[in-house]
Amino acid sequence: MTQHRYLRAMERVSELRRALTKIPDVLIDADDLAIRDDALHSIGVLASLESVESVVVFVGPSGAGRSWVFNTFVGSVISAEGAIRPTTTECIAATTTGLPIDGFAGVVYQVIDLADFLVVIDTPSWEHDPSTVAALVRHADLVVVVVSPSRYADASVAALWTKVGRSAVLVLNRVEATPDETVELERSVESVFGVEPIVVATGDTTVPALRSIITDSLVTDRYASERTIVTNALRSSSRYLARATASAAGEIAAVNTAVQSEGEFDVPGAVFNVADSWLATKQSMVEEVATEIRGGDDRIVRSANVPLAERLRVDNGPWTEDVIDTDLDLWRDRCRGMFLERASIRWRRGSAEQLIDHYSWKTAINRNVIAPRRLARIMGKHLEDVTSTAHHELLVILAGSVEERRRTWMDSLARLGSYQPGRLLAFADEPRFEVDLG
Ligand SMILES: Nc1nc2c(ncn2[C@@H]2O[C@H](COP(=O)(O)OP(=O)(O)OP(=O)(O)O)[C@@H](O)[C@H]2O)c(=O)[nH]1
Ligand SMILES: [Mg+2]
Repeated sequence: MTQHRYLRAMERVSELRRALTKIPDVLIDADDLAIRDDALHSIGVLASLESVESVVVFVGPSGAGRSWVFNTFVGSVISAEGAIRPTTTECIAATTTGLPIDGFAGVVYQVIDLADFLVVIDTPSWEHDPSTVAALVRHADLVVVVVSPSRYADASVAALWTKVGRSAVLVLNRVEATPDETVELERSVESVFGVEPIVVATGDTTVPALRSIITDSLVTDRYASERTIVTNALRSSSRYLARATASAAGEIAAVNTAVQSEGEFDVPGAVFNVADSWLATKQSMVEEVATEIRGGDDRIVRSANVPLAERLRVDNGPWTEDVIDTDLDLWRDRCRGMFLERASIRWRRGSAEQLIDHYSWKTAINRNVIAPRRLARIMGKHLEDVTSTAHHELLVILAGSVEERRRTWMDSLARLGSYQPGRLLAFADEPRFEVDLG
């Protein structure tokens, strides 16, 4: 897997994560939510499989060009190259973070465009520091052995090759021969090591090939089966969830129809009981509205007749009375104010004010409440219009609460309707998805 493919895979993984987290909880049922959460968990597993560190160690005899190959691989000159032997005397690492590495004594350089699962290490030559090289080889996920035409048949190189084992990549570096000689040289190297070398001619600039061959041999099979299992699980749960959310579109339509057909609060003829105390009267109006709202919710759920409706009702939560409670107190004060304003001047005395306190809201709430004759006299010709203005205001407040509830339903539906299951389906059905991740 090249670095480019690796990054693309990570990008797809996080896109899929976004698509999954965008599914509105209320859109699917509890079982499907559990599937969604499992899928998110799998994505976490996949991401961590992708980001398991891979240690690539460059080893070889002095002067074969280890540091040159190392620098070429990481794409920047980090490890000194030179004509003096040995040039490299300490281990040097390159990672995308440049942070210290546990148990690694050498200097760590930051190479930003390195794949973030890579730890790449240049070492002192095998003949100069065999114990350090041997220790690193044990920890390596991939060993790159760099030899040269003048340094491949030595006994010390043979000893190194034995240490390294068969999983190594062999680079025949600094080749300065004619094509025919090169073929012969390649054959000779292959007979010594038993594997085909990657041949790098001095002055060769086909660096990407070297890079991708090394990275490919590194990750081809690591966790391949785990990745396949997780990816397949993800594909099928994505497909399943995409279907579930797509079929919820029908449920959204059903709830929408039910909400639309739920008429307005039937207030024009509303008659409320008037108790002696404002608190008790107010409470009975609030209960009336609460009943109306509960009834409306019930009717919506019943007439939509789909599971989504019930989930939305739960999601909306119970109606809270706080707002209307305050609104009604304010209304009573306004009502009183309107009466006082229109009361004829000569009656504006303490006792008249008390009368207005007691009766203004009562007559405005229930038009059947007969105003005491004294109140009628105080208000004169204004009694009728003040009472009906205040009554009308009250109805607006009450109907408004019910309308508010209807809007809550509409808003939730609008939010759900904007969800696009297409992204998930694309993941599930795109054949490259699996290839990209594996
Ligand atoms: N142009 C070119 N120069 C190379 C190549 N490989 C090595 N060199 C040069 O050859 C010299 C030795 O290479 P190094 O990479 O320092 O060799 P090394 O194996 O790291 O040697 P030590 O660290 O001393 O053990 C340096 O001057 C490199 O720049 C190559 O493939 N092409
Ligand atoms: Mg070196």
